[in-house]
Amino acid sequence: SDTRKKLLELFAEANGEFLSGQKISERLGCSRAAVWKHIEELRKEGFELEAVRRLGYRIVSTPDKVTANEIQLGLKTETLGHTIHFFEEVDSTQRIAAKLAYEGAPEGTLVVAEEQKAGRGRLDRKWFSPKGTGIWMSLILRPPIPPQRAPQLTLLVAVAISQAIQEVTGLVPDIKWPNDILLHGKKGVGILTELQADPDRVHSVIVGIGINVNQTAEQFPEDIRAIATSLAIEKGERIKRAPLIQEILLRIERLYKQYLAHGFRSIKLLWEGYAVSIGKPVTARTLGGTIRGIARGITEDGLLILEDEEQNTHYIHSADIQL
Ligand code: BTX
Repeated sequence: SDTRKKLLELFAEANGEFLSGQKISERLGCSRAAVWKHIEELRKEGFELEAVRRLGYRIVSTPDKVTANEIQLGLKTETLGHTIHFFEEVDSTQRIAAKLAYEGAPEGTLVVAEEQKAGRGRLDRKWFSPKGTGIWMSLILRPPIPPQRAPQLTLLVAVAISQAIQEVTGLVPDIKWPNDILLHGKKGVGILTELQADPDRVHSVIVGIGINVNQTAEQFPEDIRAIATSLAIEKGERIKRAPLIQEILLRIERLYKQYLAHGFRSIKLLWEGYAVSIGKPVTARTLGGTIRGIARGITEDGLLILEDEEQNTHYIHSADIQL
């Protein structure tokens, strides 16, 4: 509302200093009781306000939002995130991005939501995406590559997110092939890449990114509490989401340009720098069955190389890996 906007302007002018209830009510032309109601509204939206008798009110911190404004203010990319579709609540950002891509949305289009009611993982698994505590977003890319090379993009994005998390929080993530990013052994990030393609050409890649940012351990459902974590849990403090999204977009853009110009080779090296499973015994559950062996690395295409007990080499396209 207009009053709300004026109130925020007043606080902006006050620049962190106290504003008396009297002064606010004069400037807004409303009663002290109405001022109090507006303050309560702001609190509900995530503003932290301090109230002190005789001094009045002071803004301690602004809310951690992921609206288009919030993400684009200070964004340093050339194309990624220049078009943003923000939603308070969606079924899945992945479904919306796929529809936009199909309708011709340009490369770099981003769909972001505060909450997903039907967030998806791989193989139709659920991705828990509660309101306001995580990053739930889908990015549209249009790489001029054949579909077989698309798995490389999942690895590229995993590297970019790991770099961004390291830059913003100081935490050093591990990547578990193909798409899990772990923090101290627990899953903090999920990546889901989906394609719209002909047999010989990709039309679009929808990169779904889910990051647990500010959840506490108790906020995870019981069935994943033992395996899941958030950046805030690992770091011991809350983290603002919009700057992290900006850093992720910037890192994806840099690696993506490098990838399109020089191929997967240099990305592969970066990926191996973060990988936890290489050289270790793992169990790979694929749709075709379970294979146990030593993870030897990844191929130039991004497939996992697994050597079983009989020294047979398997090239794995898609699986769940247990360390
Ligand atoms: P995934 O199949 O590797 O992981 C899904 C599994 O992870 C679930 O079965 C569950 O055990 C566990 N899990 C579910 N929710 C969480 C969570 N919040 N944190 C940690 N573990 C969890 C990973 O799939 C890919 C996830 C992509 C999510 C993004 S969010 C934006 C976009 N929209 C959408 O619907 N999906 C993507």
